[in-house]
Amino acid sequence: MTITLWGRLSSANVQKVVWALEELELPYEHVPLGGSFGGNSEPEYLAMNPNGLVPTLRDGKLTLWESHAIVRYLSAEYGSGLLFPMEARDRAAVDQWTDWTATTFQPAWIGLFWLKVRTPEAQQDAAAIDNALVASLRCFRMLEARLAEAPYLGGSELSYADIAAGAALFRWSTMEIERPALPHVEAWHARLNERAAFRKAINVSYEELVGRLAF
Ligand SMILES: N[C@@H](CCC(=O)N[C@@H](CS)C(=O)NCC(=O)O)C(=O)O
Repeated sequence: MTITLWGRLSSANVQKVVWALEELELPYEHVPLGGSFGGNSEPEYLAMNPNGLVPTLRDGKLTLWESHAIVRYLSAEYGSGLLFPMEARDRAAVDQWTDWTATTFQPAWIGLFWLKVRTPEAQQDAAAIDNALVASLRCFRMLEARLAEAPYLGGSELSYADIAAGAALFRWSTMEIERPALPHVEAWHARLNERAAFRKAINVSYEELVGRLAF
């Protein structure tokens, strides 16, 4: 069965799916879409993804959008325990950190990225950047405390929660901001960086997004 992924590789949400596909060593076809590629307002795309954003994944007869739903599906369908704890009790923490990433962590760090990187320098609002940095740091301190207890967000093994949250790390560590030392987050980042799937999916230049609020 062919897996197809639609979405530009400079999108953090697409990057999570690439990381999961590469981690699970699944063959897939990639169709660049969104951003300067356009295509996400076309009726054929909206028929697959009425939300009009990237990523979208098709696996046989299944079409799926929302990066965390996709990553969770791939892990459950193809992980055989890898990325996806089989016991509900073990999976609970994985879902907790994944949902927290969707509702709290990613809005914070992406908000900062938009204000600091995507907004042209002349239009940047220093107070708004400071507030977004405070919100992001609150989240990074939560990660720091969790990663002081366990090497990965779900516990002892890599899971889809690390994919959801870890997608932030390249941008967080390269944005021109003042970062406090967070040794457990840095050790987690270094552990993830040892993985070829992480490096291929996440360590992707965001040059095309600098100073660019719209395509
Ligand atoms: N909650 C969605 C968010 C998707 C999203 O915001 N995608 C952005 C890129 S990161 C997008 O499609 N932007 C329009 C574009 O790239 O043209 C998910 O996790 O999949």
